[in-house]
Amino acid sequence: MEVWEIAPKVKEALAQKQPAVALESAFLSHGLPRPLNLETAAAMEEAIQKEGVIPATIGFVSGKAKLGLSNEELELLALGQDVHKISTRDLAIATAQGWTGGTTVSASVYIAHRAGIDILATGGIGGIHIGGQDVSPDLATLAETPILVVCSGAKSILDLSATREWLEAHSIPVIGYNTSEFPGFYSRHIGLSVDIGVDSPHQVAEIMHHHQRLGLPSAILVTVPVPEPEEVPRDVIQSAVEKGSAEAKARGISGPALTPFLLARLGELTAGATTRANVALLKENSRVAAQIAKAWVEK
Ligand code: PSU
Ligand code: MN
Repeated sequence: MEVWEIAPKVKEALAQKQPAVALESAFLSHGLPRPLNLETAAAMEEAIQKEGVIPATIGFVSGKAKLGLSNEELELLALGQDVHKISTRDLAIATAQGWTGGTTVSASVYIAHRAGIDILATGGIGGIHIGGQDVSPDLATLAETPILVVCSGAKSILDLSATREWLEAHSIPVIGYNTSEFPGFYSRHIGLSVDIGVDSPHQVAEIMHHHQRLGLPSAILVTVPVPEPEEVPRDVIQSAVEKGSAEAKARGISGPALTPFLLARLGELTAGATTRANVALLKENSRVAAQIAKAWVEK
């Protein structure tokens, strides 16, 4: 029995070296409110298909890792009961216990790379939480998995300068897409920098080509700023994050539950502005990832 269940369309794309983009699914199971989560997952796949590229959303169904979830499976992860948030450390547990769940960037990157997909899109990676004790396993997985991840930086609920430093310290190249700044998820400008700014998918593919040739072990991050109309200014986010973090502390919310709690609370505190920004950047990152995937297969 195969370890990963790859949908026929995705299998065919990989065999024929057609462009494909993997999507994680924790944003779907734990990042966005229902039913917007399901609509967004469908819109992301559509954005990829519109570029002539095959989407492969990764997730867990009844203890099996799947690449290329069906509409029914997407619905199950988006709207079902007892849906787990599955990170790399949970993969064996989830398999043994027959879990159904959304896979984080960490778990999705692990699976995508081993199944032969080179590009993954997400909203924002996990990172170092404020206070420094809670560190997302996304970071460790990115340091040791040669894959390209398209994102809008790390989520705004985090200590973004510490997260940026970590990426630098662990030799993960950070490329700004149409920007020379490291974007702050809901906000376009947070005063941090990237290693290089590029303005075409071909430039990204060129860097990726050399990354591979040189045998470098890490992921490459391509950071795309949130579309301008949906941006939420940094100061608005900062005060909402402070409030949400204090509430989480008072209610004893920590560990894997912290990120979903803060994302939901920020949505409430900003009257939906952060949720709209999150949806916009997820779609935009999917579109950019698809364009990079096309340039990559030409390499
Ligand atoms: N991007 C989003 N929304 C999300 C996430 C990413 O726009 O909910 C998810 C990703 O799956 C990421 C996870 O891996 O949040 C990080 O969770 P933690 O901080 O517990 O590792
Ligand atoms: Mn954590």
